[in-house]
Amino acid sequence: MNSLINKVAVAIFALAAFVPAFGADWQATVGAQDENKGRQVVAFLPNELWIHAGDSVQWNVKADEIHTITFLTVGQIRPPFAVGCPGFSFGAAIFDASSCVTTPPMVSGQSFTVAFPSVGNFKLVCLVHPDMTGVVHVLDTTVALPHDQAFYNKQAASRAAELLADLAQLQGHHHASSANGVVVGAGKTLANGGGHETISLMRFVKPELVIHAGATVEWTNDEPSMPHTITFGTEPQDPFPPSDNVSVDADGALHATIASTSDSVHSGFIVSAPQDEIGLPQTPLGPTRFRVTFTNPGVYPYICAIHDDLGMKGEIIVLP
Ligand SMILES: [Cu+2]
Repeated sequence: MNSLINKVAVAIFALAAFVPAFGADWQATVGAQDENKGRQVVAFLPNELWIHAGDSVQWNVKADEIHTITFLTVGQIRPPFAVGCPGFSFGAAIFDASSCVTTPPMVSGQSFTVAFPSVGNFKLVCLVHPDMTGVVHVLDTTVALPHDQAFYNKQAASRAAELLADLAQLQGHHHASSANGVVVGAGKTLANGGGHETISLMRFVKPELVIHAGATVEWTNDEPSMPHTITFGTEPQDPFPPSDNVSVDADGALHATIASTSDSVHSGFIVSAPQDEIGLPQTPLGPTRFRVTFTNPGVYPYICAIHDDLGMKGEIIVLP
């Protein structure tokens, strides 16, 4: 009996000697939200990790706003999130900086694990949100790591709570500048040593508005980089461009007229242009305002075609 145990032990020891040591498995989270999903933390939590070569990190998505977990190669042109690297990894991948790794857009409950076999400092991005970045520092196994998993858990939880509270306060300070104005979203982008974090209110700040026939409602997106749409009637296949019945006012705002509750009007993406970067062509102005003139009485429900799943809906009540 003893000799059998010894033989098994020797066999296990021999096997172990030839299998490379498994690294540590780290845990991190992606996004956070309040219970009704209107307040979204668009960030990696934490967004900076120090690990050893051979370790892996599992990212767990905690929000219903979509996010990707993406490592591009240095100098790679940022692809659309629907295209990916091109292509996607599912469940797990290895990133050693030689080729791109990305998930498809993911929501709450999904997770993704990346193993890092080689040392380096790797930028972590979300292909959906430009102001959501992080970094993974992969150090040689002989170097001591500054933090343990308990530190990161605490940091992620406290940062999520802090940012959600920050957004709740911000929400209370956004008011339209005119009676017939609707503020679309509220948010801000913050930064720390790991990268950028964004908080975003996925709501029309005055979701119900009563006007008289002939009046024009103006929606304004107050967010730094989060697009929204104002969509009446049939939702288009492609949410990016405005519908054909939308024109451009002299000041660049988009404008449509709705005559009947059966009319379909879609603003396309309403969002300010990304910041210019030295060495790159200047980006054109983005449409930040959308106007609709209502010619007839009725009740006109509308949605943000991107964030209606998070509850981003409104209604214009037009009196005679
Ligand atoms: Cu939206």
